[in-house]
Amino acid sequence: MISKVLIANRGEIALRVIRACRELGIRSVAVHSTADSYAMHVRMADEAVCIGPPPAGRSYLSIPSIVSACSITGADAVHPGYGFLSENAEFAQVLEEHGIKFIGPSSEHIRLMGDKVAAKEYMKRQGVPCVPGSNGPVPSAERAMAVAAKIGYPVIVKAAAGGGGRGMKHVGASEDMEFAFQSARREARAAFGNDEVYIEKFLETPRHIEIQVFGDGCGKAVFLGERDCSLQRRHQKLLEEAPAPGITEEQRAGIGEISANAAASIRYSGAGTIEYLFADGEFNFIEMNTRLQVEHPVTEAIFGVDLVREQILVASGMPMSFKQEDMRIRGHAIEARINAERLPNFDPCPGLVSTYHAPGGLGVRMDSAIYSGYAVPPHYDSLIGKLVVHGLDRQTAIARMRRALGELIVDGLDTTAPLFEQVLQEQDFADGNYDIHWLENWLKKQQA
Ligand code: MV4
Repeated sequence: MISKVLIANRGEIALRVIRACRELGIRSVAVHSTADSYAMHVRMADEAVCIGPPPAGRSYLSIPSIVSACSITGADAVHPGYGFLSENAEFAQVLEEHGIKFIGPSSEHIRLMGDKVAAKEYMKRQGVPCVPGSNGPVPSAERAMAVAAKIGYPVIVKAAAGGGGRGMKHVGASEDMEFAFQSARREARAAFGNDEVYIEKFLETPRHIEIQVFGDGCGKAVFLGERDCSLQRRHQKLLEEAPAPGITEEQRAGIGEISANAAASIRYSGAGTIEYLFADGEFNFIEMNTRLQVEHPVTEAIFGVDLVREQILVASGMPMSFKQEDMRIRGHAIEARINAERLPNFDPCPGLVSTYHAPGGLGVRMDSAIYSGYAVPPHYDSLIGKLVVHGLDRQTAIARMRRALGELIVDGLDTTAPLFEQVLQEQDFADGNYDIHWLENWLKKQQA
């Protein structure tokens, strides 16, 4: 069993991991930059090590500093959280080489899924339904036009090393291909040092639905339903829910089994998310994320499973504590991301939190690392809290979220909380009638 976990992260996710460790009787080590000396994760962990100056590149992203912090404290495992080094295959490999457990999949699996072309080829071979497109990388604009002629315009050119919305070019017609293709290549080379690109049919109004999978590293894997993450702005998710509105039990079981089998076939270890674009009643694979995701609590709520506890168990070489056949969805959960941002433009709004009061009551979970008197530093992500509600059905969950938002107090800076009070009153939201463009269109309407 792992005896001491170093958390290579900050904020609410660091607290999330510390809490799971404490319940398992495992000691925890926080690492922090000099900007985070007064951060809650430093206080809450059993020990803390300062690993560098405020810029993430010199602290939370510094592999040598984190490995040194492990050796100083005797940590035998690292939990990467999300973001930062969580999907860095090099980091996982360096830890493996130092005999430190990386709480997540193997470096090979991270590398495979980080290459979006290789990931898609693997998934296709496993019978996972994929967006129609090129078979593998596309080497020239001429070949790109040939592929597009076959699948039909519009298409999208994506960087193999991209993902999460970085390095994509929409192409409406053949006369735009040459320019779009070359600029996609150039941007991919500049951003990722890898100019490999591939092509897909562009889906106009899909929903973003992702399946939570979990592997034991020994060839067994389960699925824990889906999350609808369509409500986003500029590739930043703002509200997520589980289950996804309107998905039938048959659709869920169908795509869930396919997704779990794909994870099982590579002996995937730990938590993973298989992302799909859902359009015309069909799931189309786009990417797999090899980390615990920000929105994992909505899945935890409806399945009653502690995903971080399971990650730690599996990384310790122990079996998962649940079986697929025992997994039943209970009710509905919604997460609202509370960011320190000023509406309507979502400008980052760091600064002093003069008063903080978390909502509570039945079915309310507030994951946050802020406190009254805490100064949100300007150097990192603007997420300061995740408000997660759970109810017996979707309508109850919506009412509960509105009630909880009314209780939330964050004085001293602006947050995205008021946005949700409005969105939750929309008929389209009540009807589950939204896609990946809905929120951006709605925001434009509000401006006018
Ligand atoms: C697409 C697409 C339409 N068609 N692929 C953006 C994030 C990255 N994970 C994949 N993305 C998209 N891929 C095809 N073939 C539209 C998007 C997309 C998107 C996807 C999910 C959530 C929000 C989005 C916002 C804009 C575009």
